[in-house]
Amino acid sequence: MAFNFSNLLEDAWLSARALKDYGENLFNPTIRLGVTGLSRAGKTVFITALVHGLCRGGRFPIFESMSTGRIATARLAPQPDDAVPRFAYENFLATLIEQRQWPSSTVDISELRLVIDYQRKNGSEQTLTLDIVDYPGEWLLDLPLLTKTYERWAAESLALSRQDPRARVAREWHAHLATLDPKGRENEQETLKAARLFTAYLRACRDEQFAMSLLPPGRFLMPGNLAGSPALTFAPLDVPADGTAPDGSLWAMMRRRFEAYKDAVVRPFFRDHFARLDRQIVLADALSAFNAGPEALQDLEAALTGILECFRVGRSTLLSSVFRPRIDRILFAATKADHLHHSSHDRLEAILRKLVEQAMQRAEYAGAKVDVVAMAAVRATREAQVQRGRDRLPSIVGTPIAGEIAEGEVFDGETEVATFPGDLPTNLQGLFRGEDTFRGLAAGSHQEADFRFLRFRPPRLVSHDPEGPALPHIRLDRALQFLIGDRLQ
Ligand SMILES: Nc1nc2c(ncn2[C@@H]2O[C@H](COP(=O)(O)OP(=O)(O)O)[C@@H](O)[C@H]2O)c(=O)[nH]1
Ligand SMILES: [Mg+2]
Repeated sequence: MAFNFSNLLEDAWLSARALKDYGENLFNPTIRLGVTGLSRAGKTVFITALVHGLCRGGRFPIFESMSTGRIATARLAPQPDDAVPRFAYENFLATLIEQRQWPSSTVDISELRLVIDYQRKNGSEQTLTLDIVDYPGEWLLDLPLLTKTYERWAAESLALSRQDPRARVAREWHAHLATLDPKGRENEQETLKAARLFTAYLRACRDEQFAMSLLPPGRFLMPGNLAGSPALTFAPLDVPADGTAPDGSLWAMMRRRFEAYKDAVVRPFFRDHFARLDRQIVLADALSAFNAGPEALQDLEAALTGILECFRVGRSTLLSSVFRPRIDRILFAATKADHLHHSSHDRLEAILRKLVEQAMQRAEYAGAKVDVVAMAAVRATREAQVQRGRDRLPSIVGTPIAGEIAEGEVFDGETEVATFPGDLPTNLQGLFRGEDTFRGLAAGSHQEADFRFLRFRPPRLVSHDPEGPALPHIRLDRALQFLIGDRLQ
């Protein structure tokens, strides 16, 4: 990043804010917990379950401060940042519990403040404020753009889009690209069309069938409140990496907007939100990636590497000292483990651990403390043994969402079924190379190898407790213990 006066002013302003945050923290201990992950990874469900569990008192044996009764109350409080949307906790909870439906998708940053009154181990009363910040993981993957020129980004994006399986869904965009003359006059309509086709390509890559993870620029799929603005209306052109764009050309226009994207979108996010986080959980739908095959898994690993780059401390080339997060703990979590029998939970965790370790090596990562967990924030299934011929098979039981199909049967959203989740393979390298496939999550059918696993409705809850039912989960308490347990001693 070039040194200039406006950077200097920004640095001074940021230092002042950091000092203010620090001062407030002295009198009123606060943790800013970032919750991120790619779209559909499970952020909304995770935060809803976590807040419900803290406020209502969940079954959290491993979350020590709660299981030993030291937490007196946890309650919601007005959030600190006026310009950030509030996480719509009450709506999400009602959807989950009363309608037994998953909350609808969110595309923007949001925030929620929780105040926890607890007793310290030495007996004194204390308060911890927990600010939870939900933001799309796609935005983190934009960090490397800050040091890239338009030309380099375009060349890299094009090269990636020419590899399978991406190439298959890039055809329409590539066909349009071939009609464009980068040195011709700038043209808003062609630019709009290029941006639209490029976005459609990114969206198709993310599709369940491919489950690709590495899709910058992040706002193209997760525009937040910027949808349709010029800073989001550009696309790669086939231009030389070291060329210069003629004035007034299509190329110059794309380049200008790419720069606007970096200045108006990427930098403010890292400065105003990312740099202020203390703890971070990164959710990943690893099961979908396994299901989609080796390319998706390699892509997920590349995305994890990209995310870890953001958390590296002292890397002045990418993050100036004030952009740097002060994060000291990062948890990588494989979500939706309730699609597996518990005998596979440890294996899922082991696979994620290997993926993260590979990513840590690749990012030459040294920084915050890192851990991994396989979990389900809301457990939609229970376990049973089912007789099949002479075998008793470990199976999971749940209510498939209306419209889900398995073995020719269309589910009505009310009927429960038992399914046999496949065993997770133990050999990660095999998975990566596509030798060891994992397509076993389909409902007992091994012929229809390609289809994704069944989606279940949230669980039916019955409780006579006046506070209402607790939500069942898998290892949510372990996640909490790692993320905030040490601050509740
Ligand atoms: N079975 C199960 N499904 C989950 C869980 N968490 C998320 N999901 C599924 O994943 C989808 C996306 O979750 P959501 O929290 O909206 O993801 P976000 O885009 O990261 O906020 C949901 O609609 C559910 O279908 C979980 O703990 N168990
Ligand atoms: Mg969400």
